[in-house]
Amino acid sequence: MQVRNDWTREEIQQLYALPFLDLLFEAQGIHRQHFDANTIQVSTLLSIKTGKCPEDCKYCSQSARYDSKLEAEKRIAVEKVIQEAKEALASGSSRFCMGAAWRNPHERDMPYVIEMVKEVKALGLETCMTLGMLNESQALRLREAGLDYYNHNLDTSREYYPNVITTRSYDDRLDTLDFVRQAGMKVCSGGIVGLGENSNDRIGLLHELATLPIHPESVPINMLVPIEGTPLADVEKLDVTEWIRTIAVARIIMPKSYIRLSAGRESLSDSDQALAFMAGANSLFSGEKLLTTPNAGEGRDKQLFDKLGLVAEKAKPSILELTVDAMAS
Ligand code: SAM
Ligand code: DTB
Ligand code: SF4
Repeated sequence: MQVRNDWTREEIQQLYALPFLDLLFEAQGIHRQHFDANTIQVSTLLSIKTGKCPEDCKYCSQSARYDSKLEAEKRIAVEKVIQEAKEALASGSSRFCMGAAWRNPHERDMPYVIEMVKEVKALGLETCMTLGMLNESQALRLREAGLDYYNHNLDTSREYYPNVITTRSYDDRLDTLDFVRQAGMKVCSGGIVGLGENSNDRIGLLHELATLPIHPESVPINMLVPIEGTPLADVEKLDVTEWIRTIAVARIIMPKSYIRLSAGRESLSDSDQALAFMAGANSLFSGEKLLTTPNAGEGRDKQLFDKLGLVAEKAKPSILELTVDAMAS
């Protein structure tokens, strides 16, 4: 099947409305045309600056506007980041994603994040950052430092978005994605389900992502982790089949992208996760923690992988390591 960027909202709506098992069957068929069905890409997250964020994202533990009881932490030392990255590599992760609770990085933050990218990359890990909005020059400098991926989510449909965030616009987000793409980095962009949106909003989000000029290489589909003290703390829990439908449709309309089972995985049973893999999810976050909330944890994931016969995608060795290997042989 050819990769298409001209999906209509109606086509996506029709896919979303398919009987659940038909949808999963179609998604799994497409998945197998493009990926090894039993290999999962594993990323590890680290918060490099936590809390006191000026933005008002109504789901977030890190916004300074809500009383979420989160302990804020200033920029952590680069050495600490490298230590965490080494542990992630040893535990089987192929990508290390560093996140900061910023509206955007300030100029004074650029040398700090650039040094971090260079050092994490030299370990042989793929690098990813999520630092808020970027301007053109920041995107170029991150690319020059060796950043592979930039994560910036659209979060929800354009129509539902103002109910969730008012301090930056949908078009601001699209501009950042454009700068990331133009700078030559890979794009990681997806959203959250369970914000109180309806299925048309999930379809709207999928439509925005699948009609970008180039599909994001990585599409995280988060399920809201309700945070006490935030405006969405008590929103009604979304049925898990809606999350799985969102993943399956993403797989069909963005057939070559990695679809990531992201935040909210901790609350899923092993069989729900198996359904999500069946729907075409082929990437996840490992480790005890996401950015500020608990995650499934390595022990549970190892059991899950063993039970389902899944293997983690190998980290691609850095040029440095390849050169050393070549010289040694
Ligand atoms: N501050 C940066 C930004 O927002 O661009 C980067 C970090 S932010 C935590 C990255 C993404 O995590 C958000 O866009 C959202 O999709 C997801 N996220 C944050 N809090 C969440 C929650 N409580 N439940 C599920 N997903 C969440
Ligand atoms: C994404 O889409 N999900 C990750 C990553 N990108 C940065 C973050 C999830 C955060 C979940 C809430 C928390 O731990 O604070
Ligand atoms: Fe800040 Fe990012 Fe949280 Fe929004 S999602 S409040 S920008 S840390």
